[in-house]
Amino acid sequence: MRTTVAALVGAVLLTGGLAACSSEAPTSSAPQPPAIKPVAETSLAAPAASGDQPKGITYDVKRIPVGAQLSTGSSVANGQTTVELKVSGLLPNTKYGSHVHTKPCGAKPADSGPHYQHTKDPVSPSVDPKYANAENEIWLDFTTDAAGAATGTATVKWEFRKGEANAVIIHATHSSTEHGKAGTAGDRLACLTAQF
Ligand SMILES: [Cu+2]
Repeated sequence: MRTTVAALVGAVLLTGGLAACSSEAPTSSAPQPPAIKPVAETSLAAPAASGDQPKGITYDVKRIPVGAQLSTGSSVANGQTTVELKVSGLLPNTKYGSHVHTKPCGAKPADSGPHYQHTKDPVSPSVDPKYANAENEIWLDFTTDAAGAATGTATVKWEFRKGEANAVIIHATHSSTEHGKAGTAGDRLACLTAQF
């Protein structure tokens, strides 16, 4: 009888232990940030001569080769937004700037419009660090590893207005924080159309 009870208790403990191991979200620990949901992913192409443009475009094949891979995604929790950009096939050990812009990619680098801003700068172009900063815009600057890959992430205390954030641009340098140049990051080298 005693062995039977012990065996039963053991079986219950084992089952409980297995259930705890396989459960997805333990209720006792701190809240986990939600997983990044994919928004857009593609390999880059040259711009089309006319008409519909590829989802991902390189404007400078020397600094961002055709075939380079870009993917972006985002998550929202408690009024905060996290955006992630993953790149591969770029130049090795190189600094690039990156931001979320307002319009989809077009044949010309300027077609993607200005940076998305939570509080819009009444002055355009926006180079005032009061508006052009990493808290009011999405800055995804990154430095590639020896293989030409990198991940850029940003977390801000707001959510995108629907329909107003439509592309991720990769620039030639990291973003400036200087007055009069804030948010600028050199030439627009590549663009990924991504509707956040
Ligand atoms: Cu930009």
